[in-house]
Amino acid sequence: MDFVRKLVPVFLFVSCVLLVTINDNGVEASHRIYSRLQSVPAGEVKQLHRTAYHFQPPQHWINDPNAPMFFNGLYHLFYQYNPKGSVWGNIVWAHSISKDLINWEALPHAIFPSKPFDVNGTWSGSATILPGNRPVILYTGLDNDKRQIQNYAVPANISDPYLREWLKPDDNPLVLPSSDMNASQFRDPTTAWWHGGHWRMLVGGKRKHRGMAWLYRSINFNHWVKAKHALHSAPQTGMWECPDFFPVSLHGKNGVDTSKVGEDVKHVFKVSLDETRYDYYTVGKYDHEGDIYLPDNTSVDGRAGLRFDYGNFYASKTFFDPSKNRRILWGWANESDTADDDTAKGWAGIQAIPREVWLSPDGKQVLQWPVAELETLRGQKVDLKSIQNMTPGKLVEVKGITAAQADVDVTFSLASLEKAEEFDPNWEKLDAESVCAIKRSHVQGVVGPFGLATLASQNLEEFTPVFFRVFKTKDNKHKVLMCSDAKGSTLRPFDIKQYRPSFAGYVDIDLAAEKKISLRSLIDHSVVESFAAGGKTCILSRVYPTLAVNDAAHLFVFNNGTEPVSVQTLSAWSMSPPKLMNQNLNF
Ligand SMILES: *[C@@H]1O[C@H](CO)[C@@H](O)[C@H](O)[C@H]1NC(C)=O
Ligand SMILES: *[C@@H]1O[C@H](CO)[C@@H](O)[C@H](O)[C@H]1NC(C)=O
Ligand SMILES: *[C@@H]1O[C@H](CO)[C@@H](O)[C@H](O)[C@H]1NC(C)=O
Ligand SMILES: *[C@@H]1O[C@H](CO)[C@@H](O)[C@H](O)[C@H]1NC(C)=O
Ligand SMILES: *[C@@H]1O[C@H](CO)[C@@H](O)[C@H](O)[C@H]1NC(C)=O
Ligand SMILES: *[C@H]1O[C@@H](CO)[C@H](O)[C@@H](O)[C@@H]1NC(C)=O
Repeated sequence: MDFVRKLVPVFLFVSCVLLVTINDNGVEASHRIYSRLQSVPAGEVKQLHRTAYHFQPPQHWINDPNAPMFFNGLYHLFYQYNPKGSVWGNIVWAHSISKDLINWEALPHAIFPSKPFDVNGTWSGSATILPGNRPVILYTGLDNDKRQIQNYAVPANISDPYLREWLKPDDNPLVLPSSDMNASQFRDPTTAWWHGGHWRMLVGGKRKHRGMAWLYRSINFNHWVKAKHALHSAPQTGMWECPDFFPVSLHGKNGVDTSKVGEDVKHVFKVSLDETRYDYYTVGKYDHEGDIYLPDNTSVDGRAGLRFDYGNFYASKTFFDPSKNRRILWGWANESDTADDDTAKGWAGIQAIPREVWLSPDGKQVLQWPVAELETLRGQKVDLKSIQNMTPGKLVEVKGITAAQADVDVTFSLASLEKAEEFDPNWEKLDAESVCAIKRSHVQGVVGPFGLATLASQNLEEFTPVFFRVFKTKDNKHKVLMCSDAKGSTLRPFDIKQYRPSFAGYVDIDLAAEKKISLRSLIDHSVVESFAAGGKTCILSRVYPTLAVNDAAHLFVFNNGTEPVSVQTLSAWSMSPPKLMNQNLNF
């Protein structure tokens, strides 16, 4: 077939979902299973802690973003959804569309179990737009034997501007697990890319304890053949969910089509590690003739590697937006409360704000920034004129905005790093999160901790600090730790099994030279989503304040280090909710 003469942007979505055990409180490949709650519909949906401007359906459980794409003037977002309850289970592909990535309209479910090749599950996948402007979705189905197999779906009516209905042709499945694979470890097909006469796509998997990105090729998108070599794999990483593989331009912020290869791009390879439940990526080189991906020697492969986000952020997926020449990243942020809490409140899970992603000028990592459209929700604005030399213990309130629903952008400047605390060599063995758990915001330091106290009660009985602390290492370099600490975010007793991690990551910035660092936080009732140094390090925390809710929430800037820190600029906005957030969804 001559499908292939001309490439049009292709988007794939894949989401990852896993399941494994059954019975009460089992784990299905990735999700804890609460059989007794799976089909308990929401009663009255509790508004407390619901987000105002993050993507959410009106009720029930959501997880992975699936098959994001831009098609004929509309953004599509599909997502894993439980129509019957607020814990994982009964998964279908829900579907929403948007003109601006901010306002969303719900459509009927696009994909749900109905055929022998997906009767036991319709899990994550991706979209590809074939030549001739024909979208196709690849997704993981679970057949009668619960084997994970890769299927496709196409719009029932390509003239329907909303692509409401999707067909799953009877020549499915496209790809079965091969005999040397575990059929329970084979899922989440990527967006396909095209060059040299073949389509390619990846499916996540595992061999022994090695994470695998199985590579498949096709000349016509229908008949797929497994390549001899995986595109990439890494030892001791466990099951690879939701692989994502995309080119980034060497120059500037513009995104490029998923099929782009050649000298002016590098590639990014991302996997969601089922064992840690975080998204890791490397920057590297795609040898498109050998069909092998090799991470650069500046990118650590595996669990010690870079993450898109050091907080609640998983099963992410990018797509190329040809209307604005950018690549956009969607990621799922799960709840941090308990399954019983979720059932009681009638909802669980949000999508993070879509982020533009591009290669940082040094080529060592990606930068991420909320899509510009988010700024249309900015309302009342407050500017704090520069605050010189905040002394230790200094706390300044940012007044005049709705602090529970805000966008804050602050730049701190530092006079000197001379006296920065020593980085304890024993911490080299720890991850950033463990260091943050030792050096929390109330532990006085030298250069830092300084940052924002978000979702704070008036007298700081509870708050979620997002802050930096600067250390000096043995070789006289500096390490900049960024923390988003949920430990003190709520007055609920600790015996309630809420997840309150001191999320943290390092920021790759030469602070001695730059002398300043920026922090942007999107605060939305139960979310604090933060971007340091222009998007080098990002952390999303889910928190459930008891006092600092709605109008009783406050926002402060603080310094708890002995070296003075100045606020160079600070702008904060009250955020309006979008006009449309899936309110028309009624299942
Ligand atoms: C798979 O689906 C069939 C048909 O709906 C059902 O009878 C069977 O119990 C399912 N298997 C599992 C393991 O859920
Ligand atoms: C396909 O969609 C178009 C545009 O909405 C509509 O006019 C047409 O009737 C649809 N065709 C079918 C077969 O439903
Ligand atoms: C196959 O994978 C499943 C899910 O990870 C696991 O429970 C099972 O033990 C594996 N089977 C074999 C034979 O390794
Ligand atoms: C890393 O690779 C670059 C070329 O891509 C090379 O110049 C450099 O020497 C390598 N560094 C190490 C530590 O291997
Ligand atoms: C700063 O440190 C003091 C003393 O430990 C503590 O009471 C206060 O909560 C800290 N401020 C922040 C924002 O963590
Ligand atoms: C989100 O919830 C917390 C608390 O239950 C778990 O510890 C995380 O593993 C989970 N994250 C994902 C991606 O499932």
